[in-house]
Amino acid sequence: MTQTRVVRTVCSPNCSGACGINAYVKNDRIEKIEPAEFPDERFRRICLKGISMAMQRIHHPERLRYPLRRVGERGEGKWQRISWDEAFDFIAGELGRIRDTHGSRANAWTTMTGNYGITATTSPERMANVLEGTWFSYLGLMGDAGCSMGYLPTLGVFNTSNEWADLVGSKLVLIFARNLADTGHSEMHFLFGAMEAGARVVVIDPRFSRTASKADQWVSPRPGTDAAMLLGMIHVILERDLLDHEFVATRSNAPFLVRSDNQQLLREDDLYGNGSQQTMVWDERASCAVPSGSVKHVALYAEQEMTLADGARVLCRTGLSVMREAWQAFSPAQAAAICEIPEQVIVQLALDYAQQTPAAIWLGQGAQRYFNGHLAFRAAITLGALCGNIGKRHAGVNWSDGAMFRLLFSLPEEWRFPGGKRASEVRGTRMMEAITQGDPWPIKSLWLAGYGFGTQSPNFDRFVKDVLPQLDLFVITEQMMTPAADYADIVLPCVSYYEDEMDLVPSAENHYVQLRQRAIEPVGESLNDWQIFAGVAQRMGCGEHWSMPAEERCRYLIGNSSDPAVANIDTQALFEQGVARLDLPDPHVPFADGVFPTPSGRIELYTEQLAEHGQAVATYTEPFESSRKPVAQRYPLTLLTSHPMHTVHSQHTNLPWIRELVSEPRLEINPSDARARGIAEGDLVEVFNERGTVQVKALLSSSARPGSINLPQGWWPRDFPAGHYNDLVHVTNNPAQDAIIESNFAIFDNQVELRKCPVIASN
Ligand SMILES: Nc1nc2c(c(=O)[nH]1)N[C@H]1C(S)=C(S)[C@@H](COP(=O)(O)OP(=O)(O)OC[C@H]3O[C@@H](n4cnc5c(=O)[nH]c(N)nc54)[C@H](O)[C@@H]3O)O[C@H]1N2
Ligand SMILES: Nc1nc2c(c(=O)[nH]1)N[C@H]1C(S)=C(S)[C@@H](COP(=O)(O)OP(=O)(O)OC[C@H]3O[C@@H](n4cnc5c(=O)[nH]c(N)nc54)[C@H](O)[C@@H]3O)O[C@H]1N2
Ligand SMILES: [Mo]
Repeated sequence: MTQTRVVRTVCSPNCSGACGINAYVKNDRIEKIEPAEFPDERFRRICLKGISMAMQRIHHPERLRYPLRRVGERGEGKWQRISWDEAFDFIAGELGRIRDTHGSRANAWTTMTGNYGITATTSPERMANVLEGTWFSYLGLMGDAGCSMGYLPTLGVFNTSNEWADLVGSKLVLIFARNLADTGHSEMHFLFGAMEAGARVVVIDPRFSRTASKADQWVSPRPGTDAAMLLGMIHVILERDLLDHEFVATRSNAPFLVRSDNQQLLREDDLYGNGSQQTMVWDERASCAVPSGSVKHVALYAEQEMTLADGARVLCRTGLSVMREAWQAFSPAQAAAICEIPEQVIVQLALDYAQQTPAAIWLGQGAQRYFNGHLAFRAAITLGALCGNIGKRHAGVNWSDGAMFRLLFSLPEEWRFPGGKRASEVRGTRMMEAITQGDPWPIKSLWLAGYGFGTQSPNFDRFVKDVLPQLDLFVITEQMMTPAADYADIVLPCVSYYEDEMDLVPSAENHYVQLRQRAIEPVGESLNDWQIFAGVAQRMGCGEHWSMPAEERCRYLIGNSSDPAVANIDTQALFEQGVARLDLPDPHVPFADGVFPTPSGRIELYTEQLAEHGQAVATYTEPFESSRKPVAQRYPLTLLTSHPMHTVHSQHTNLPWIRELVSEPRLEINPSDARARGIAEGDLVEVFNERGTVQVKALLSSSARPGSINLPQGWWPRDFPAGHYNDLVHVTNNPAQDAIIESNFAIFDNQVELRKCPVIASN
């Protein structure tokens, strides 16, 4: 009998909570897991998903154990077990042949969020770079880029938030589109703590989510209309002059003068032809334009015709004057009509937010899953800035911060681009057309790692039908025989978190980095992504880039990070106790110094670069498809697919303990919408539009907003009698978003109809 060993490691899927885990191991099997000691007790936790994953996924019957090569037709399910040598030789041979025939960019890679170890999650892009292939960017394809596209132009960062613990002390918490109780339930106690300390919590969500059920107030806007609601609130704040004048004048670019002829900021050079690109403000005392930052008495509102150096007379206004005019269209009454909520709710929330300080806004991903969904974030940041609620304790306009982003955004150059080699990037949301049309260049192989492509990506049915036939080689590295792996030419088995070599796992919910350590030997012949890419790279003459051992990689990633908060962490604590905090004050309040990493160093409420897209200032546009678009005549219902409580995407869906709780997918539909279609509880219904169908049982629930239905995501195609919800979605190019980062997969921006499935008589 061997002794039980305890290994401190980390659970690492994309709930991104990164729970520290003590794994009790005996005879190379995990007997049980429990929360590991953590420097901040408030993050010492575990959940049913994590327990199920450790106990039921590692040795699951569908776990892949050997490299497999397709012997039948694609998707036919006929496989031959091969050795790693055969797999590496075959893939290297094919990649080399494709490169020699079509150029190195004809080999493409992408990933998603399967494993938040830093080595694991960055290896696919690294491989694309090393082989100078095509890299399909994945933030837009993920459907999470909308949030960042609100932050980047305004605050100069991809994401930011005060720490969760900082919620305690807020007087008012407005939660837009985050279902924390389901998608961050390990953080939910911070919200309860804030409520016990006196915070009033308002949840804004079309659905009566589990989080809404715990709030003091629930507001249910029509899907995709948050930006209008926020502009309605801003309207009230401007009208009643409740804004923080000092903050707006000194910390934002709202007082900068804007030329009305070209919507660009007025520069000193425009006035004097002196070459100075200095932006200008209006000096209230001297009644003249002066360089920003040079005077105290800055006008927030001003409108003045000015003579430019070339003699032209141009009307110039402060950014805030431009905004006030643009937002005339969003009076509370108009906003209420757009959002289909009472006008008084908007007025009262605006007054509360401006007056019950400190007030915090917490944003979730739900609101950005619409065409122009980034505008909800933009409007929220604008509201926060106008009220001076940014860079302060118990306040902020918060969405996701933490060590994960710090590490990913500060990777050493040589790590990402070994030897200076670089892939050519194509937007992941263009993957289908890029491959089918050979635009911008021919792509003949695709290798996916860490991506539940058959359940999580848009229009996988179309991929199989139209795109796959264009590919000479389709490789998947996976743990399970997933719906996408079913269609691969080669399936490579990869380790689970508990079998992996050492890796760094940072969290998106706190500022700690942890060490993931191997608890058990790899199941079957599985390897990790690094080892797998190394095997192919060696055969293609670039193995030297994949030779660093695991612990050295972890030390290298920290020591060479371009972010001092990462580079200066206590590595002794990390390697001895398995966890260390970034070198940041506790609590860390972003922008407490009033400096913002934007070109002006201020919050940029006016963005001249987006003027050509009609988005120089925060605004609202109707979703691409909505109940008010012509498409609604045929497809009146908006289809939401919120994130599920009991699984992280597709990863836990098949586990027996999870199935005991959620045995099958259910479509949430308001009883009024059901009645109108003759649908009763439990009926099998067909949800459809021109793009596809899915059959699913109905769950009549008044939590669904009339006019919208919700099917929590993460289910596999085999969980439905026919179709899949991601067959009904579309990915539409958005030039404004492409100007910021990239078009976002607007997952909830889809209109559908549904009908009861005919009952097939059995005999
Ligand atoms: N258990 C679990 N946790 C997870 C995940 C998981 O799969 N399972 N996934 C992780 C990942 S990758 C992400 S991106 C996050 C996502 O987690 P969240 O940020 O919570 O995002 P969603 O579940 O997409 O949507 C949240 C809420 O937004 C609402 N909503 C939909 N449309 C609108 C709208 O127009 N306005 C407003 N105000 N609300 C709207 C939905 O009804 C839903 O209740 O969760 C993470 N955490
Ligand atoms: N309809 C709809 N679709 C959505 C969403 C939605 O709300 N609605 N949400 C979107 C969002 S926000 C996100 S973030 C994405 C998430 O999409 P994914 O990141 O694709 O989600 P997962 O189901 O976690 O799939 C990850 C896969 O990686 C595998 N894996 C785990 N560890 C490793 C590893 O170390 N190596 C390799 N090679 N594989 C590994 C797992 O077995 C799993 O199959 O889904 C998006 N899709
Ligand atoms: Mo996500």
